[in-house]
Amino acid sequence: MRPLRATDYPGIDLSIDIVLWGIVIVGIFSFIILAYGLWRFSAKRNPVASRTIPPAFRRLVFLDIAVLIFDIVLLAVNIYFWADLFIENDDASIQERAAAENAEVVYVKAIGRQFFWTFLYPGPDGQWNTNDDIIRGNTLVLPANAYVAVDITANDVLHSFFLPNFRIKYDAIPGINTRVWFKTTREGKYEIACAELCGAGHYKMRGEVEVLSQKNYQEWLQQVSGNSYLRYASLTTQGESTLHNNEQNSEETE
Ligand SMILES: [Cu+2]
Repeated sequence: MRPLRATDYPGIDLSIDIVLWGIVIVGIFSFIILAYGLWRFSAKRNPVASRTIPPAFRRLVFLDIAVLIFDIVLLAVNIYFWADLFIENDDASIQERAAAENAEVVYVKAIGRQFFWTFLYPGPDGQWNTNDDIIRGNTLVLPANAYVAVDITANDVLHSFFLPNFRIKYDAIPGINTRVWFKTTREGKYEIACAELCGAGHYKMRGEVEVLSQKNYQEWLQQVSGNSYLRYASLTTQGESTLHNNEQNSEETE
């Protein structure tokens, strides 16, 4: 059973289905060939050992080629869906998708640490490094029906940002800033797990995505932005500076 899908991007589910059923078909063929071999070449049927390969078995090379073509098709299908998520993941592409559906885009930074997640928001003004920036621990609050662009990094060791309900899983790597996006559809609470063995406390490195209605989200935003107990600017740890540097670099090259 797959976890409840809380996003409307069907690509990952479809590619899992294709791989799963593909493997079932390949598996059935393999067992048929195996069973045929057991029957055809049993000691009872072949009292004298043959020193040559029967022609029927030479033709099986075509089966190998068929499997190879099937693998290439699987790869192509997966690349097609993953390209949406991991290549066309820049601000402009995400904004374009959101605009087509009249949806909001929420920008978040996610930082993995032993053993918790930190989430940063630009706050109601939408600008980073201003006084209304928001920092939260372990709970990622989002509005429903919004596109969410998450920049992921880690502060110490490798972690993996895993949102099973949103079909997102991506490594959080110290010194590297990776972007993933997804769309929220339904309100509710969903699990965030760390999917990379990151130390003794790995098992308890879990958080929660809380998807609120648009109205409740706006209220939450106003509420927390006014009294964020830690200011973004006061953070000097490595994870945040990585995100800053990446931003500055991309601004310089533009
Ligand atoms: Cu972790």
